[in-house]
Amino acid sequence: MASSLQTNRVIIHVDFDYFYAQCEARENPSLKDRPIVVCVYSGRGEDSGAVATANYAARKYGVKSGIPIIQAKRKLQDVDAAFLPVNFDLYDRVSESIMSILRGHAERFEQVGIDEAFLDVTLKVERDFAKATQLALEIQNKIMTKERITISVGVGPNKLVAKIAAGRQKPFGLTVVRQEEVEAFLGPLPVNELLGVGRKTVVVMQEMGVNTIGDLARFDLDKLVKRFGKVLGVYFYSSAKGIDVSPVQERGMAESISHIPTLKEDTRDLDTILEEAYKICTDVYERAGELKLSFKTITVQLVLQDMSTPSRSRTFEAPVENLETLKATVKELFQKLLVEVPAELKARRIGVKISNFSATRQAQKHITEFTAR
Ligand code: TTP
Ligand code: CA
Repeated sequence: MASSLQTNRVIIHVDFDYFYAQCEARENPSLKDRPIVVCVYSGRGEDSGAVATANYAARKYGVKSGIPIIQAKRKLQDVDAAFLPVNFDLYDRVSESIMSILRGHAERFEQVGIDEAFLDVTLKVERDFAKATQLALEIQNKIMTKERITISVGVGPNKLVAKIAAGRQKPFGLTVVRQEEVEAFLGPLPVNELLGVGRKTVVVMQEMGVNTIGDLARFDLDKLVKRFGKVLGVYFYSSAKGIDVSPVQERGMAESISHIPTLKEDTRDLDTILEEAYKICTDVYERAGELKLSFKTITVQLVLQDMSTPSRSRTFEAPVENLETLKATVKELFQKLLVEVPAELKARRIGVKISNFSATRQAQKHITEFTAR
C-alpha cells in the first residue's frame, strides 16, 4: 500500500546553492563578497543576453535567473558587480566531483540536472530521521571541505517532501521533515511549490479558492478530477497530502563521457595537442572508473578556427582495459586527423570522448547482489 511504502523511506534531496555563481567565486576568491552575475551572452552586442544565475549579494538588488543582462546592469549600476560569461567546463567539472561524493553516500542515487540529486538512505540510517539528519550534516560539511561549495539539503519520507524541504532554507540550509510533520509542513506553502503546478494552474486553482497546499489537500477530489482530468486531479490531490511513492533511481546510463577544453593558444602542433589530450584521457578514464563503466569506443575531435569540428574514432571489440591503450589510440587518431585538416587552419579546442559503455565486472556483481536480495 502506498502509505506503508511512504512512511518507511528516508530520502535526502540536495540542491547546490547559486551554483554557477558559486563556482566562479570558488575559482576567484576576490569575487567572494561582490555581486556576481553569470551571463549567457547572445553574441549580439555586449549587453545582449540573459542572466543564468546570480549570487545572493546580487539577488538583493533583484537580479535573478532569466532577466536580460541589460536589466541586471541597471539594477547594479551603483555597485561593484562582476558580470561573467558562463563557463560550462568548470560547472561540469565541479558538478561531477560533488555528484560522485554524493553517490558514495546513497543506496540509490538519482542525479537531476547539473545541480540537484536525490539519495535514498533508508537502510543506511535504519529509517531513523535523527541519524539521517547527522548524515545530511556530514555530507554538507564534506562537500564544503573537499569542494568548497555550499549545498542546501532536505530530508523527508519521499522525493516530493525532500525536494520542497531542500528549497526552504538557502543557502547552506538543512530542513528535516518527518512523516508526522508532513501535513503541517506542506499546508501553509503556496501551491506552486508542487511540481507541475505552473503559472496557469495557479490561476485556475485561485479561481477555485485554492491558494495553499493545505487548501488543495482539503479540496474535493471529484471536483479536481472534473477540472483537471483524472491523472492530474489525482496527482494534485495526493501530492498536496505529501504522498509520493516514486523511487529514487539512477537515470539512464551516460551515453558518453567527454571533455573538450579550449587551448591556451590555437595550434596544429601534434605534441602540444597530445600534451593536453593526455590530461583529458586521464580525466575521462577516471570518471568512467568512478561510474564503474567500461568503454569500447574512443573519439578525438578538433574545433578549428573556422568552427568546423572534424573527428575520428575507433571501436574495439572488447572493452578498453587501461589508460595506456586509451592514450596510444588518441595519439594515433590525432595523427590521422591532423593530416586531413586544411593546412591553414589551427585548432582552438581539442576533445576526447569515450562511449559505447557497459557496466564493468565489478558493477555487474553489485547489480546481481542487489537484485538477489
Ligand atoms: P537553480 O538551482 O535554479 O539556481 P541556483 O543554483 O543558481 O540558485 P539556488 O541557490 O536558488 O539554487 O539552477 C541551477 C543552475 O542552472 C544555475 O546556477 C544556473 C542555471 N540556470 C540557468 O542557466 N538559467 C535559468 O533560468 C535557471 C533557473 C538556472
Ligand atoms: Ca541550485
